[in-house]
Amino acid sequence: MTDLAAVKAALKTQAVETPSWAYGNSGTRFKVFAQQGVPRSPREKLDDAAQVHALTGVAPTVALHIPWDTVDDYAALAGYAEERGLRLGAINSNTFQDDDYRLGSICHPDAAVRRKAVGHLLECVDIMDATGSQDLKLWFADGTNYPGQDDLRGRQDRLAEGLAEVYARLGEGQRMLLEYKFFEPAFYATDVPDWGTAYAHCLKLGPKAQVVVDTGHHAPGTNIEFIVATLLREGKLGGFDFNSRFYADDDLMVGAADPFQLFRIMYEVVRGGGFTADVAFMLDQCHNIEPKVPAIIRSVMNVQEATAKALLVDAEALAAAQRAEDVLGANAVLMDAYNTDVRPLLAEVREEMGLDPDPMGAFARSGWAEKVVAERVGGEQAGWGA
Ligand code: AOS
Ligand code: ZN
Ligand code: ZN
Repeated sequence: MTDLAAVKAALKTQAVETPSWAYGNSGTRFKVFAQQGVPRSPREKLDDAAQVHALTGVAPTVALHIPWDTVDDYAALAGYAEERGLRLGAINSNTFQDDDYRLGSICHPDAAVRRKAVGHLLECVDIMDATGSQDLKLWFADGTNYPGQDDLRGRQDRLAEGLAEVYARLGEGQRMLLEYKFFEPAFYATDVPDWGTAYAHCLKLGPKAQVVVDTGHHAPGTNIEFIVATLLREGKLGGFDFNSRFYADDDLMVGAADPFQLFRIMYEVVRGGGFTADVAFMLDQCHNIEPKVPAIIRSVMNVQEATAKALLVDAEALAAAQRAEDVLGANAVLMDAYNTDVRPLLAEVREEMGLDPDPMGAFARSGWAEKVVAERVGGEQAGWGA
């Protein structure tokens, strides 16, 4: 039997980090459809994020991206966030939008370019010191387009060297989260293409280095929950970049394409003690055609629904069926939890937290969207799809 009070308590403490770039205009390489009322500054992005947190109660931190969120005074930005009930979360680096990075950044064949990339990453750690952020999130666009273009092993050596320098700069309580992606923008070989490569580097670096699983960064059919289970077992799961993919790295709303996969992932998180380990549940999404704040609220709710179902799995019944070698019975225990309509349970949880049981409706009624359309003229582009 599942302990409902414990399920509710876990749901109340879950924290989903929203990304600053999801609040701004973004698009594909074909077109950015600008929306009215989008934030024009990092502060306005925080204003929107505060709405998401106020309505869901579980989105207290916001990830920043440097340089998209460059400000003069990061401590002041952290103060601004705090006044709105928020904290600044992971600092995301950018070593992919400068002309110097044509052949890579930290893996580039030229030492001067590598220096520049490492310099940027060190600057990101300075920013973490000022904001109180715990995590440096690294995604590298590095790779090669043609066999023979560069030495695959040499690039790994350069990567290890650069990461080690940044790792040595991390302070007490700070982590380095290394993200992998199997393709794009490089097409022949990506320097951190999979969890194994990320894990191998993190293992050598030490306990402050952990792997980020971006759910969109896998080939179709990949068993992502297996990767999650393995990384958790090894104490190397730093967090998630949640999103949905239909074809490639679409960055659509988490749980939109495959809610069952999200449930399986959350089940492995629950099973592996991921709620007590320091796993960061971050969104990495871009809302190109849909209104942004409601899309982010819906995404947070999708994570909550998958989590609630995962928490509802009857662990004893599952273990008993597994011990009894009851293949169908064990599968049924999992499917029973997945097929439970958890929306009434989550509505109750929200009411107990003093929130509106219907965050989407509450946002629509709040008048926030109309207010910002009237106030904000000339919204900012998030950085993607430029
Ligand atoms: C790129 O494909 C990635 O998913 C990254 O996480 C990226 O760095 C992020 O979207 C923006 O900081
Ligand atoms: Zn990502
Ligand atoms: Zn991505």
